[in-house]
Order: sequence, then structure tokens, then C-alpha cells
Amino acid sequence: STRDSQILVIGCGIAGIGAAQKLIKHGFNNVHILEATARSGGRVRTGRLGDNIVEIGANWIHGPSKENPVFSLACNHQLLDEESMSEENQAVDIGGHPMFIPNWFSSSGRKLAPETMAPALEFYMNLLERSQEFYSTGEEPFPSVGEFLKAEVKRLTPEEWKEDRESFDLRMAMANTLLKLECCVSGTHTMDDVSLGAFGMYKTLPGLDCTFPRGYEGLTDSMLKELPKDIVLYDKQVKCVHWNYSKNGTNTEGTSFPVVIECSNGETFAADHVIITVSLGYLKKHQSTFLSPSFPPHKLHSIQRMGFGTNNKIFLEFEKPFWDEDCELIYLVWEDETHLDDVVADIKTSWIRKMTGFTVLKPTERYGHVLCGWIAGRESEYMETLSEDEVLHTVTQLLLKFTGNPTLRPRKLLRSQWFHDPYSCGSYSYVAKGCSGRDIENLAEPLPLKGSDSKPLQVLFAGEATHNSYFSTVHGALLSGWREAERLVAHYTPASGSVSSKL
Ligand code: 6YU
Repeated sequence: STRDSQILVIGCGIAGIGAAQKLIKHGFNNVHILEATARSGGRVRTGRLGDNIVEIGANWIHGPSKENPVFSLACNHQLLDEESMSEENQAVDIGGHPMFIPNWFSSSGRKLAPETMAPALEFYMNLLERSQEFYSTGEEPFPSVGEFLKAEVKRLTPEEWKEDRESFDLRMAMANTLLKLECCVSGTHTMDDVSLGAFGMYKTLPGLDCTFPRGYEGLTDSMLKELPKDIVLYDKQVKCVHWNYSKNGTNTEGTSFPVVIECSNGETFAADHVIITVSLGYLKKHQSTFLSPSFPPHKLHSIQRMGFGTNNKIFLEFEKPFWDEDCELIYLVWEDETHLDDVVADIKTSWIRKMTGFTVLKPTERYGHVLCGWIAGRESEYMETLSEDEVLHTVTQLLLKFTGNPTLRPRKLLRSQWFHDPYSCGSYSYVAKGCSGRDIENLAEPLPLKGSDSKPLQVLFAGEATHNSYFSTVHGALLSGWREAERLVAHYTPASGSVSSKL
């Protein structure tokens, strides 16, 4: 029966697990997942800082409400607390911009009053919202989000603020702080690399972002437990996917599989269909060797041009908090940065300037006093090359400067290193300047291309970067896995309109 077709999924992140789950549910018997590492979950990764559980990768369920499949699964598996599941939480619609209660510290060691920062913060949030509107209007006054934001901030002269030069400078410095933090949200080096016209493609769902009290990995673990044992083959790094391997039915070994997968350790696996879920960063890095024959030119072009950057976390545990009890987000403002820029001049000496935001892990009863510092871009990639001690030293100096407290010292530190992770090669995707939804479609397009006379749907593509409205998220990745599984289900379902004739 067609259900006996050999299907291989490459990558055991949420997209790969989702694809396998859907295929099994529809009665496919020969499904396996090849995973390069010894673990599952991919960029969903829970770690430990002392006794605390911390998320090395994905942090929140963005928009936890009924339409969000990650939220539904998490509820079904009883992985969330009562409050996160409440109707009230689900009904909150913040349009993707959670309003964290802030504390502001400046480089002269002052704590700035939130009330004085509030108007400028509101102005900036407004600009961000406007950046998202160009997608539906089709206009694009600037090619990138960064250029638009900077131009709008610069339009405000000191007279318009009706204030003195000093507070004007402070607000410019604050805009820098926010721009750098925005790089973390988009996972990019600079907002000048993020397409303005496509910024609104990213869709948000209602619901107050929530976390997993026992760790995000509980989700991927629970999903895997429902799949046949031994469905995942670990430590299988796929080196090359050979497709159109036997155009006319048989290859030199006498088998009739159109796809053969070659692993780094020399093992090979034959298949009728392969679903590739490796990160866009991995595809970029291995673009010339991962597929044979190689990617068609338009697909390759989109792999090269689409954005995939780095966002890292630095967790810090303290004896006592230096922030207010209700504080959820700490902003650092460099008073000397009055010229708008979201990259730093000298990475080696000043990389730490890129880290301008820290979220406070809540609830305190569970975590104690733990902060998560966010740092994106090439400064973040440089940070990864330093020893943990060097990072700790630099962070300690930074906090001394901003709090004026010479005795302040984090007790423990843990940081992520997503750029140097050989199987992620960065954190997540964004629509880069010059790119559009067309590029995401190109990434997701199966091979061989339509109109070819070889066996259809040999190589399919899923993963976070292939989802046109939820890229860069766990739910986007999951939906992309389901989408490719459903493509195969439809292919083998005679009644479906999209079925191909099997001549
Ligand atoms: C979310 C969040 N979150 C923070 C950080 C990171 C990410 N995301 P995988 O890589 O998981 O799986 C592939 C597997 O393939 C993997 O196991 C590999 O080992 C394996 N593999 C690779 N090569 C192989 C080979 N050759 N052979 C065999 N196997 C191979 N998402 O929902 N909430 O809070 C965050 C965050 C630091 C790094 C996140 C978050 C992103 C998700 O983690 C990610 O999308 C999915 O886990 C990917 O799953 P996958 O299966 O596709 O790949 C307006 C505006 C617009 C801008 N965007 C704003 C959005 C905000 C996004 N925010 C994210 C923020 C955080 C904090």
C-alpha cells in the first residue's frame, strides 16, 4: 500500500516531530526521523542554572490562545499553570508587544524615573506599530525597518520635545537602547537589515505570552512519547540528500527509491520522500553540498537572501535584586550614544554595549533573583567566543557602571551560543531587506518543481523559516511540519483534488 512508502524526516526539532506525528496519525507506517545530535527538541532547549530551570532557546508561547497549536498541545499535556490557561489570559490582545513593567538605568549610574521615559517609550512603540502597517498598504518609504525608525526619531527636534538639550540627548540614547533590543526580537545584527515592506507579514495571536513552569522541552518530550519507540535515529548527521537518484525506476543497487540520504558517518538511507527541517542557518552554511543535484536557482537565491541571525541569552543569578519588586524588564541607556545606531563601533572592546535589555524571571518564589540579558547580532556572535569567566567579568563591570554599586556581583552565569551551535548556526529567521513573502514560498517549495516528469514530492521543506506568518516561532515551526505531512497525505489520498496521477 502507498502507506508503506518510506518517509524520512531530517531534524528532530518541533517541525520534524510535528511532521512525523501527523504522518503516523494518517497511517503511514514507515516514518523515521534522522537527528544529527544525541537529543531532540532542537531550538526548544531547557537548561539549568543551579536549581533553576532556564530556557536556552525558545522562551514563551507567543499568543497563547485557542488558535495557537503549541498552546493547545501544552494544555492537553498539562504543561502550563492555571493562570496561563485562564480565559482572561487568552483574551488579552497586545499585538505582539507585551508591556513589561520597566526599570531604567543609565551609564552614569542613575536610575531614571519610568514616568519621564514613558512618553518617549510610547512614541517608539507607536513607530513600531506603524512599521508593521506598510505590509498591507504596499508602500515602502524606506527599504528597512531601521532606516524608517531612525528617520522618524530624527524628525523630532529638541523644540518639538519642548525640552532642554540634555533630556533630548537622553531620549536619543534611549531610542538606541530600544533599537538594540529590537535586534534581539527580530534576531538580526541591525534593524537596517530587516525589510520594512514585509515587517507586517509576521502575525500575532491573542493571549498573554506565557512560559512552561517545568521547561519548554516538556512539550517536545511529550509529543515524542506518543510516537512509536525508535522512530528517532540519533547521531545521524545528514551530509547530503541525493534526489532524482533513480529517474527511471532503479538505481545501480537495484532499488527503486528516488531519494538516498548520505550521513557523515558513511551510512545511507533510502526513501520515497524526505522532509527537511534543518534551520535556514544550516542551509545557508551547507548550501553547496547539502543537496544533490543542488537547489534550483530561485530557491538557492532565497536561501541566500533571507535573514537568519543570532539572538543569545545571558542568565545571571543574584543574591539580592537591584531592581524594583514589580520590575519585569531592565533597560540600560548609554548616555554617550546620542547618534542613532544599533551596532557598536568596536566589537572587541564594546560588544557589551549591544546588551541593553534584561528580563526578570518570574515568579521570584520559583526562581530567586535571576535576570536574562538579551544580545543580538555580531556582538553576540563575538560574545560566544569568549570564556564564561570573561563574559562574567565584563557583565559585572557593566552592572557596576549602571547601578553605581561596586559590590554587585552575579553569583552564577549561563549563556547560550546559538551561532556556534553546528546544527542551528544562529537563532531564527527574519525577512531581510529586499526579500518578500515570495522568498518564504521559495524556501517551502518541494522538489522536483511542478511540471517535472520525475517522481513527485521527493524533497519537502519545513521548519520555522518556511512559515509565511509565524516564522521565528515554535508554533510556526510546528505548523510547517504539519503542512508538509499533509502535503504527503493529500498526495496519497485519491479523493483529494491535489492528488497527482500515478502514471
Ligand atoms: C517561540 C520564543 N524565542 C529564543 C532563542 C532561539 C529561538 N524561538 P530546530 O532547529 O528546532 O530543529 C532542527 C533540528 O535539525 C535540530 O534538532 C538539529 O539538530 C537538526 N539538524 C540540523 N542539521 C542536521 C543534519 N545535517 N542532519 C540531521 N539533523 C540535523 N520561538 O515561539 N517563542 O520565545 C522564542 C527564541 C534564543 C534560538 C527562539 C522562539 C524560535 C524557536 O525556538 C524556533 O522557531 C523553533 O524551535 C524552530 O524549530 P524547527 O523545528 O524549525 O528547527 C513584528 C515582528 C517580527 C519579528 N519576529 C518576532 C518574533 C519573535 C520571535 N521570538 C523569539 C524569541 C524568543 C525569545
